[in-house]
Order: sequence, then structure tokens, then C-alpha cells
Amino acid sequence: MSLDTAAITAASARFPKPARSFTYGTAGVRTLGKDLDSTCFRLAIVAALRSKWAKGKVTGLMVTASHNPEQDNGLKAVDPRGEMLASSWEAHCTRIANAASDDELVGVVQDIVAKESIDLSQAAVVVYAYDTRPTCPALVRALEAGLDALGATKRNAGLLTTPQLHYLVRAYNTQGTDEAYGEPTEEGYYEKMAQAFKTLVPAASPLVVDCANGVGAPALQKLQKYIPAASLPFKVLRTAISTPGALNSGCGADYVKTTQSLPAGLESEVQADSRMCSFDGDADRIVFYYLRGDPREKASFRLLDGDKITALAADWISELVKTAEVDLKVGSVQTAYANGSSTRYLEQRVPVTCTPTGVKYLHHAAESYDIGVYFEANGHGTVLFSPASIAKLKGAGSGAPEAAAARKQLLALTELINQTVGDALSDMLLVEVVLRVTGRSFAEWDSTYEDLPNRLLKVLVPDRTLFETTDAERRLTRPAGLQAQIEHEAARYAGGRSFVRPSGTEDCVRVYAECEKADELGALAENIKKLVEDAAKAAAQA
Ligand code: 16G
Ligand code: MG
Repeated sequence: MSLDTAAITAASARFPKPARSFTYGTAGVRTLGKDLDSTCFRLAIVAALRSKWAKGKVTGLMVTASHNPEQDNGLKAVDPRGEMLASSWEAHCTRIANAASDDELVGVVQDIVAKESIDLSQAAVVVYAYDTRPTCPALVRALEAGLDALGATKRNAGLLTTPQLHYLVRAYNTQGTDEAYGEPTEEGYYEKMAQAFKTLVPAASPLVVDCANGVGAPALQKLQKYIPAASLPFKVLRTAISTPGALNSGCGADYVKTTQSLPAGLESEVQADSRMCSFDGDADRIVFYYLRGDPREKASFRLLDGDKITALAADWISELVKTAEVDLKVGSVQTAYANGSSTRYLEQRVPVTCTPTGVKYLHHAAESYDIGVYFEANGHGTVLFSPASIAKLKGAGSGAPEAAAARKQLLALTELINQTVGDALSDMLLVEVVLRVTGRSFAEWDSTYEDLPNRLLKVLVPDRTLFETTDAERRLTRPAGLQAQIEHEAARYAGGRSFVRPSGTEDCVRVYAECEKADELGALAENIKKLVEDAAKAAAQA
């Protein structure tokens, strides 16, 4: 079978490429929604090719720009195992998105087919979903035209969170096998998680959830039907998914993490002792927080970020593994953004790996442990159980009654936790389970370690590609000489640490700095920023 090049060219003519370039970056393509019709059309072709490459297994496409403002949109591609698209295919996406004409596009398609030895007679099935952004309906039409051009079977999964789409892909591809992940429906997703949650917990006080006015709102409202309010009462806030401009505005995980404060106006909707959390716009990220001391003081705000979630989950799972009398190695994965205190805390308990920023890197590193706990400080993350560890837990028969109970809990955890990608809904339930089973409050969880004061700055430079990093982005190799200057400056502060990396999602360079004394932090961060600006200017002129 050959490509229907006429069908591709004719359809492509309906979605002309704007005069600009696109990159498939850290988490797919992300830019202004109005610019993305051609990209959606073209990446749908890649998703169909990927499905053919995988011998007809289902692949996925999610239309979302996550925590970005409402006018942005983007696409994330999902591989047959429910994980992010293999990095080796990202270049295909970037190339196809930038093909200058319809004919060049056909050329790129033919090239991918040849390079990946794709058998075009294989069927292709692509499941896709979208979030609440106003540009989604048009982009979904472009995406569908791309699937039609390749004769792929279309499965429109509708309005979903990103992790729900990842779940669906794995569920479709494992249906009827030993590794069946669950019913491949949205209901199947809720049922699986709710069932596992009920197995795990006693009752507790309500949890306030900020849904970022995004797709997590309808998802959480549906999940509530599966978990009775008696076992998990929620107060669901920021649910205005059809109010223009509301998405991620003054609320959501990114706002809370970067401003280190409550979502705008939330203080009048919660109590001094409320337990709170925020999703991002596509619900693959979560952070928790509460107020300590006088709620009118800004300093009363206490953030429980991805690092604190890692500590909580790794500790509890390690304990369960010990009690369960199974030989499983628990490990954790962080990025350079992890607070130094969290790394020190974890290193005394479990192996810790550091990877570059971006979920795909952490995810793959976590797969090398029997049980791998990974979270970025910003709240993206999950826990992975290797197939062998699940088999061990199922197979272990004898031992003390506590051991059997711990094994049962671990197995329920494997059901509760979304193994395909970080999932705000599932991570929220995980944290609830650990806190309740161990009888801890947010304040007790918070006291595991004290974060070092830290700051993140954005530096606009003439050319961010002149910045190159090594050692999981912890050190610069270019511009020449800058790394030594950074280290020299950081060494002047007690507990000083700083690193600089080019952003993978914005045209800027990021500076992270931390040190023991809060009153020295500003100087450290600003001095590093100045070093970066000077080096960037010099490098651009060279
Ligand atoms: C993307 C990544 C996120 C990462 C962020 C870094 C995924 C799903 N998302 O949003 O994990 O923290 O990029 O952005 O991988 P930066 O490169 O601009 O600092
Ligand atoms: Mg997101």
C-alpha cells in the first residue's frame, strides 16, 4: 500500500502553515492557539504513522497548553504504552510542522515512512482529547483532517485531562491481556481509582481543590460520584471553564508555586485550618498548601510542593515494602530544581537520581527502580511500579499477617497511581491516602524538612541557544567561563547553590538560586543574573 499523496496535499491546502517556525519541545508544541491549525493537521499524521509503526496499536494526541494562558494552545503526543512520545520521534514532529509547502510536507511524510520502515498497510488508530480552551474545537477539526488523510481510525475521547488521555491509550492497548490497565473509558478511569482509594483509607476533613478553571474541574466533579463524600469530602473551587480568560488566571498550580501564595481571592473562601491544593490547566500537576499562624500574614502561606510529595510517598512506600517482606528497591528522581533540603533528606533514605527538566526524563529514570518515585518541584510526577515488582507482590504468599496487609496496600497503590504520567487527580488521592493512613496533618507532613530559601529568575538574553548544560542541567558548558563564575559567586554564601539553564518552553534563560540565609538570597540571585546577562551579551557579539 502506498500513501495517498493527493489526499494529503488536498487536505493540507486547507490548513496553510503560518510564516513562522514550530518546535516539538519538552512537552510537545505550545504557542498561540490561532497559529496551530497546520501543526495539528500535521502532527495527526505523525500520530497515525506512529500507530502504524506500532503495528496498529492506539496512539494519542492531547490538545492543551497546560498551565499557559488561555490564548495559547498546544499538542502532546502519547505513545502506545500511554507514555509521552519517544524522544526519537520528536524530530519528526518538528520537521513536519515546519515543512514549507504541501509538497514538502508529503516529502517529509515519505521520509518518516522510509526512515522508520513503516508498513503502510498496517491499520492506524488514534485517540484524541482536548481541554477547555476556546481554540480547541477548530484545532480538533484540523487534527481530524490529518487522521482522515492517512485513513486512520479516529476515536474522539472529548473533554479530558491530559493524564486521562494517557490512561485511555494504555487501557486500549492492554485490553484483554495480562497487563490490562483498566476499562478504556472515562468511567473506567474513575472506577479504577475510586476502588483503589476506598481500599486504602479511613475518612477525613474536606480538601479544598483549586481546579484552575480548567478541565480538572469537570473531571473532579465526575470523580466525586465514584468516591462518596463520606470517605473524601471535597470543596471544588475555580471551576469556571466557560468564562473567557479565567483559565490559569490568578489560580492553578503554576500561579501558586511561582507566587508562593493562595489563589487570588481564596482567603475569603477557606478557613484558617483548610487543607488546600491546586491543579494546573490540564490537571497533570498538583501542589498542596495550608496557612500557618496568622492567616493575614503573607508568611503564613506554606507550600507543599513536588519535593515534599516525593518525601511523603518515598517514606511511606519504603516502610510498606519493609513490612511486606518483599525484596524491592525504592528509589527517587528529582531535577536540579529540587530544594537542597529535600535532596539531603531523601539521600539519607533512598537512592536519588537527578535528571534534566521535563517529565519524560524523570519518568525514564524512575523506570530503573523496582518502585520509582518522581516529582518535579513544580508538582509534575507519579510513582512507577515495575512489572516485576507487581509480580513479586502478587506472588509472595507467606509471612506475617502485617506483611500480607502491606502487600495488599502496595498492590492497591499500583491501581490508585496513574503509571502512565503524573496525574493531579491520582496524586491528590495518593497524598490523601498517605496522610490519613499515617494519621498526619499537613503541618506534620510539612515538618519533614525545612526548604532552603530559594528564588527563580527569568533572564531575557539575545540568544538562549548559546547556553548549553551538562550534568542534568546542573552545570553550564557554554558560554565559556560562566560556570566557574557562578560557582565562585555561590561559594560566597552559606549553603549557596545556583544553576542556569535555557528554558525549553520560553525564549529565556532561567536562574535558580538557594542559600541558608533568606536575607542573602536576593544578592546571590541578582549577582548570578548579572553574570548571565554579561556573558550572554559577550557571547552574542563574539
Ligand atoms: C514543561 C514540562 C515540565 C517542565 C517545564 C519546564 C512536561 C509535561 N512539562 O512544562 O515538566 O517543568 O516544561 O519549563 O514535561 P522550562 O524549560 O521553560 O523551564
Ligand atoms: Mg500541565
